[in-house]
Amino acid sequence: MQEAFVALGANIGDRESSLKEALRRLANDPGLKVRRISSVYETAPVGFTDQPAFLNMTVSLETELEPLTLLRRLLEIEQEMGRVRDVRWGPRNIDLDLLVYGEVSMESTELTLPHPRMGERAFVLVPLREIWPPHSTFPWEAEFSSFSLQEEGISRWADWDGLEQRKEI
Ligand code: X6L
Ligand code: MG
Ligand code: MG
Repeated sequence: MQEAFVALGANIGDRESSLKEALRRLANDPGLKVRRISSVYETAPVGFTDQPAFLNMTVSLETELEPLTLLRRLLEIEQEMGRVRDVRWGPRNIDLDLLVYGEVSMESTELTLPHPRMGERAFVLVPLREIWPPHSTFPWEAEFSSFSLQEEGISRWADWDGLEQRKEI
């Protein structure tokens, strides 16, 4: 059994409902067990900045699926939820990115692990740091420490239980 870390993002449609729906689909997959769930953050768009703010969070999954099989399952959930790939780095109703899979380091056209650009992305590292196993070193601690939430346009939006109760904190 491996622990894999996944980033979720949404910035069009009902963002909260999309995150909940994606979590429900992950939790209901017989090959996956949702282990840890971060808070939800509202984050300023990066890359292509002329688009609505995102809600971002991370989860960890316990799985026996191989990394590529897990990646394809994540992309399948995006498809099932009606994701349209239009503008590169553009708005999306749901995004599921495989960040880390156990200790696996690999590089292929379809999948590179750990995710090659995650160290530059505060909207990934902030929620990931929250759910990282407490007794193991966070590999992006230096990058994490250099971020200012205010400068990065990141604010805590809700904890997961609060979101499920449709309450903001
Ligand atoms: C220079 C060039 C600086 C490109 C940054 C960063 C491109 C991130 C793409 C970049 C660059 C991305 C999200 C987002 C996107 C998200 C927030 C991407 C892909 N996804 N902004 N922008 N949250 N806040 O999930 O991650 S597009
Ligand atoms: Mg992404
Ligand atoms: Mg993606």
